[in-house]
Formats: sequence, structure tokens, C-alpha cells
Amino acid sequence: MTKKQKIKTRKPEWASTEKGFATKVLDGVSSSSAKKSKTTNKTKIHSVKDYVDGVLIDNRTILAQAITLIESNSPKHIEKAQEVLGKILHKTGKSIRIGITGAPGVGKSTFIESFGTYLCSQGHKVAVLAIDPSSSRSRGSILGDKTRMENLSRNPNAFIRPSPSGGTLGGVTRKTRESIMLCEAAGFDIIIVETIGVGQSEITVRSMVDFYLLLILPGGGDELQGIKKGAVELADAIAINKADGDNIKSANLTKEQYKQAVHYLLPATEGWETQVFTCSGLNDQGIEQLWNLIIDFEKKTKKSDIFDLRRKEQTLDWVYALVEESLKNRFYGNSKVEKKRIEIDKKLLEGKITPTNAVTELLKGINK
Ligand SMILES: Nc1nc2c(ncn2[C@@H]2O[C@H](COP(=O)(O)OP(=O)(O)O)[C@@H](O)[C@H]2O)c(=O)[nH]1
Ligand SMILES: [Mg+2]
Repeated sequence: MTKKQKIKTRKPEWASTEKGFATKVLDGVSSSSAKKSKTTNKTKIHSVKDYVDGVLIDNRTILAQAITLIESNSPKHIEKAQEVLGKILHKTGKSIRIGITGAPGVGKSTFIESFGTYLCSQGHKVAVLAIDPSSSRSRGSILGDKTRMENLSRNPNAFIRPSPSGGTLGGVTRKTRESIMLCEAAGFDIIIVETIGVGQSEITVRSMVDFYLLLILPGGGDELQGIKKGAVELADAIAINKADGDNIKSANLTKEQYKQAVHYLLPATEGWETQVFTCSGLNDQGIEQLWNLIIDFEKKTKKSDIFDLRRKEQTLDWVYALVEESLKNRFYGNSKVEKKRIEIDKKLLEGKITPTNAVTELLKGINK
């Protein structure tokens, strides 16, 4: 492989690099390209020890830089990030992880500003992370949210981190999950993950949190709000937001409708009845109620062991999702396979080979 090709296969997109996986030790990069990536990437690189020590004493600058490190797609950074994570692993897992979802404009950021500020006033340390895989706006979306979480972002007990820019859902997932670990190691006892309520990102967030809240608007059919039955089935609680001013009446009506609807659905968490309530992020209403709900949820699910079981399942699911993605990358990124595909595809389409035999032949390329 020529140098030029080599660089080309190391696409900046982490998830689709040839060998790129967080669970693997990756090839180093040549010193010339390492230098290059240092200048193009703004990540400030400390030693592993500096990252670990900084995160553990909750040095916010280091914490932010450690997250930037895990968000990097450079194989060298990924390797270092894994070393850091390995050393803080024993300090992770002690928070309650809350997912908040809903259509754009439903008031998630405003709600989190209010909820987060309340939690801080109760002596908690709150980290807010965002997932927005559909966004290629990268840093643009953050600014919008930061202004909406103005008070919270100034609160010394809060840490807000915007969505990692662009990339595949697999990449964003790894980055968010690992950011959760870093925040937990820094002593944040409440982690909030905000996501827009569309498609796969909801299932992804559900797979990394303990408690999942769906925000919806008063009135209007589900279709109007872009919410599918599937989203309701993932939720441990449904809040009808913006229940203020002229909306109060219709919010209460919507609440009753959802209460009836969830009655016929399987609960998202075994042994927990999905709760429906109204709130207003703007007027700080329903905030304390939600927190009491979460405390109750934690108590019940810890007693029944569901809490712990879910966490274990989530970890295993994560690892095997990584394995799958890694295998896929190995297959599609393999140059032997790539060459062979032309020949096999042709034979297949000419009816000279069965589909099953085609698979066997193709896999020979990576089994060697
Ligand atoms: N009336 C009312 N408006 C709200 C409330 N929460 C948010 N908004 C408004 O709805 C818009 C979208 O809010 P935002 O928090 O950015 O929603 P997000 O896209 O879900 O994060 C903004 O103009 C907010 O001022 C609320 O509780 N009541
Ligand atoms: Mg938002």
C-alpha cells in the first residue's frame, strides 16, 4: 500500500476506518502524519496520568480535554483515550443516568436548564451530554443550547457538553458512552443525555441510560409531533411540556389520553408503571415531581435488581455492537475482499454460483 493510499483508508470518520475500533489496539501513525494531525486537530494532548489525575479531581479544563480526546478519530488518540478510560474505570457507574428525548422544539433544553438547576440546588453534581447524530452543524447546535442553558452552564456544579460533531451513530454512541464514564469518574452523580426524538438515536440513548423521559407537546396527534408508538414504549415517564398559559387545559387532556394509552403498552422497565405528568420547563413546574419519580424508580428497580441487570445487559450489548461494527469494517475494508467481490458478484449475477457459496467465497478473504 502506498503512503497516499494508507492515508486515504484512514478516513477521518472513526467508525468506518479499516481497523478502527475502540476495543483494539491500533497501528501507530507515522511521525509525519502524527505531526500533521496535531496541527489539524485542536486536541491538547497531556500524558495519560495528567488526564486521569485531572479527571479524578474534577478539573473541568482537563475533563473537557479528555472528552475531546475520546471524540478524536485519530487512531493514536483513540489508543490513549482507552488507556485513560482503563485507569478511571473503577470510579465509574455510580451515577443515575437519565435520558431526555422529544421532537425538536418540545423544550428539552429549557427543561434541562430548569431540572439541572434544581438538582444542583439539592447538592447534586449534574453533567449534561447531547446526542444529535442527524446534525452535521457540529458546533452550531451547541451555541443554541448553551444560550438556553445559560444559568446551568454557569453553575459550578454543572457541566454541559454538546453533541460530538457529525459521524455515524456508532461513533457518536461510543463517544457519548465514554463521556459518561469520564463524567462519573469526575464525581458527577447525575448524568443527563439529551437527544432529539427521531429514529435510531432514541433507541441508542435508551441503551445507555437508567431512566428515560419523553417530552411531548399538549394537544395534537402523535403524527403531528413525529412521535411513534415505539418512542412511547421506550419511556419510563412521559411529560406533557409547556403546560402553561393557554396550554394548561389541553395539556391535561393530553395527559389523560397518554395515561390511557400507556395502560395498554408493555412497560419500558419491568415492574415500573410508565408515569404521565404535565410540566413547564419555562415556569419550573413538574421539576420536583420528576425528581421524586426518579428517586422512587431507582429505589424500586434497585430492590428488584432490574437496575443492575439492565446496566449489565447494556454493557454486553455495547461490546457486541462494537464487535459487529468491527467485523463489518474488517470485511468491507479488506482489499482482498474488495477485489474478490467484483468476480464473485459477476458469477452470482450470471447464475454460476449460489448465494450461499458466494458468501463462503467472500469470507475466505478475511478468514486468512
Ligand atoms: N410556553 C413554553 N415555551 C417553552 C417551554 N420550554 C421551552 N419553550 C420554548 O420552546 C422553544 C424551544 O425550546 P428548546 O428548549 O430549545 O427545545 P428543544 O429543541 O427541545 O431543546 C423555545 O422558544 C422556548 O422558549 C415551556 O415550558 N413553556
Ligand atoms: Mg435542545
